[in-house]
Amino acid sequence: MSFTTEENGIFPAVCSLDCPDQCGLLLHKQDGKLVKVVGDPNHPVTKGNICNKVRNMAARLNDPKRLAYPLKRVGKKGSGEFVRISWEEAIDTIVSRWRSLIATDGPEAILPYSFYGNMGRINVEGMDRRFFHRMGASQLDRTICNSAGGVGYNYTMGGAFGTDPEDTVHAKLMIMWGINTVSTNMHQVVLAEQARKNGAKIVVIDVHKNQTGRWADWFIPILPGTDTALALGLMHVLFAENLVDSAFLQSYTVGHEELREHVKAYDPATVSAITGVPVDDIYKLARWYGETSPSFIRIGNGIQHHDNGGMCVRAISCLPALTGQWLVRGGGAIKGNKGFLEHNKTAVQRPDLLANKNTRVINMNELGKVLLEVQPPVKSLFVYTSNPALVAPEGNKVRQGLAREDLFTVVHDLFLTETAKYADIVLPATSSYENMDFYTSYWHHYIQLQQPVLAPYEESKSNTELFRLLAAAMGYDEPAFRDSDEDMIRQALEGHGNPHMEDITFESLVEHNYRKAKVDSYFTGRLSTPSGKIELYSQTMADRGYPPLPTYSPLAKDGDYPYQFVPGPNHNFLNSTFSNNEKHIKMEKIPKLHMNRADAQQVGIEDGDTVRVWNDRGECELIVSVGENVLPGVVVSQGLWADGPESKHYVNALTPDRIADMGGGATFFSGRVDVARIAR
Ligand SMILES: Nc1nc2c(c(=O)[nH]1)N[C@H]1C(S)=C(S)[C@@H](COP(=O)(O)OP(=O)(O)OC[C@H]3O[C@@H](n4cnc5c(=O)[nH]c(N)nc54)[C@H](O)[C@@H]3O)O[C@H]1N2
Ligand SMILES: Nc1nc2c(c(=O)[nH]1)N[C@H]1C(S)=C(S)[C@@H](COP(=O)(O)OP(=O)(O)OC[C@H]3O[C@@H](n4cnc5c(=O)[nH]c(N)nc54)[C@H](O)[C@@H]3O)O[C@H]1N2
Ligand code: SF4
Ligand SMILES: [Mo]
Repeated sequence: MSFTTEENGIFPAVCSLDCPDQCGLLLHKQDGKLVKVVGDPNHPVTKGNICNKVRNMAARLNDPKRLAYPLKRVGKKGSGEFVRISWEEAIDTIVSRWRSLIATDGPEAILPYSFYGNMGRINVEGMDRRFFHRMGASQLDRTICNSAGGVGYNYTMGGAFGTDPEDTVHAKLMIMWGINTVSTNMHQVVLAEQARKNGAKIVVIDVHKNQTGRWADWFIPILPGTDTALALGLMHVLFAENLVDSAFLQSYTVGHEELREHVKAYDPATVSAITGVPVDDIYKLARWYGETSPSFIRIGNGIQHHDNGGMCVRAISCLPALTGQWLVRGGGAIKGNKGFLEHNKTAVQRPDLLANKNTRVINMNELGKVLLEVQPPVKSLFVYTSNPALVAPEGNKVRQGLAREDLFTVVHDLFLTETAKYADIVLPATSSYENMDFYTSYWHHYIQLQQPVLAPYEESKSNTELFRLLAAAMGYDEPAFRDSDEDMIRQALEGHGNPHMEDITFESLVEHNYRKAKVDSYFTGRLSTPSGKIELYSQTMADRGYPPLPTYSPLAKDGDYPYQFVPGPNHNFLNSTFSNNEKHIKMEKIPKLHMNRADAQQVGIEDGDTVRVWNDRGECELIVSVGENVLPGVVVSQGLWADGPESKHYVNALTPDRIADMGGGATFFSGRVDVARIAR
């Protein structure tokens, strides 16, 4: 479909948020303004259903608080006092500071910091990458989300390939393992409901009985960070009771004999003592899993935001192989499916522009420590499509770092975020509906094109446009910096060598909106692991100093505080996005801390009390919800709430910046805290 940003009417769009569902949308536009967002009934997977968050997106994009023009800081860092400046002054200021920094300290004194506030491939990992490669800036390892689990899954399966979610309607058993599906992957719930109509049972394994746990046929509460032991316990029973598919193990796996021996140590009594899951339930779940086909596991992100998160996903991803489920339509697992839609990243990101291949790499989970301690120091930070002053762990260190007077910080965003308040220069960003980009889901198999529907809001600019401007001002004259958005999308879709995307061209995306990756055979049996098989035993892991077989190790010691603290996402925000929009705050109501009744009684806390939650790293205030939704010794909050002088809900002030066992991953859920009442 072709249209211009001058027209009013109803136009196709893609949800650009960091959410597996990547819905097809229809934008209603009147007098040049977005008035309504609904689901596109023609999207083959999302079929017109969308979440409440995005149904209320017009309120966010038309919010009078939205940034309209560039700003320069006039007050203290963090105070939020700014004055309007022109784009010309903004770019001149940035470029002259960077030029002099590069001359005195070299380009590695500059650090880009970004994540996926917008999932558009050329806006969040396209022109920006070209620019910082060319500059030779410090490189950012983008590890805050799913990297531990991604690496763990790859050791077993060789890549981000799993079940086609559309096939999961055929499953007879679905395990939602460490995923709050009702809030974070709502169309998997729709598919599960279809399966349920045909007799499927839904099991949820979680540390919190949230809306997903309440929706389950069987909710299994587990102690945080112990799921590897449960997976090994299930394997123990599967082998012991001969519920494994020997023919599959023989043909398609490496190390099943070693694994059979190895899991003898994880008998249900031992596993029960570690996980808090009763012995009988371990037997029952193992037998359900071993005897039901197709069985499907949706592996969530919750289990991998732990010290041992990589190994946990590695362990769980061995289960479908034991029962031969990869050959059954609707069986198997999904950790992430981005492998099917891998585009030509080299052409888009141009790593060849990086003159010095040894440029230092900084793990984004350590931002606070890096700003305060790393040598040679980071002297300029460029933040875009991310809000580290709210989302990054060890938040007080992050803010202390951002408050450094000698740190020259630029933030590009749609709002004056917690991070932007610390910036020297703030630049207004367009929304994804104002840009051209392409989107590849990491759950379903569809790729979608976004064409600009709205004209840029006031003086805002897209990420690609901003980096083109900066490149020109820096005097980077490579043709790569003159490519248009359309040029870049065309480059992404050519020369990628991905057989699943062979027929997908720019023209076909303009014509059809949604194109599906071609996946002929469900499980070809030839994986990208070193052996080409599913690696129950991984020599690569042994070579890198990991146990080659899935192995449980407890969480790191994190102070002598009584409660394990799990601060996850909530239903009505998308990470930090929407946490500053009145409508979404109203929908979410209050920032709760779920606590077990026995724990609460012991320390004299009642339902509805305002509590102080603290540890060595920091503190925050939440409102207690007492009940049986969490096990004793565990407290759970939900949502990255906006934070200011009158709202002390900054949960990341308490989270550790320890690095997980794999992939440089984050350990948001492996911290410990204490809790005390401050008001009733
Ligand atoms: N509404 C909404 N949707 C979102 C997001 C959002 O903020 N809001 N964020 C998006 C992003 S970026 C991501 S990465 C995904 C994340 O979405 P999910 O994959 O669902 O991951 P989380 O919500 O972090 O955690 C999932 C569940 O794991 C549980 N959990 C924590 N520790 C453990 C453990 O040790 N064992 C077990 N079994 N469970 C545990 C938590 O209680 C939580 O219910 O969602 C995306 N979608
Ligand atoms: N305690 C705790 N902390 C967590 C998590 C948790 O579960 N618990 N989850 C972690 C996870 S999984 C993730 S993925 C991270 C997410 O961390 P982030 O990616 O930083 O968070 P978002 O809120 O998704 O997006 C950040 C910003 O992007 C901006 N934005 C949107 N579109 C554009 C654009 O086109 N251009 C520019 N320049 N800006 C744009 C938005 O306005 C928003 O302010 O948070 C992590 N932090
Ligand atoms: S946030 Fe997720 S569920 Fe909501 S519209 Fe976007 S992709 Fe769909
Ligand atoms: Mo994430």
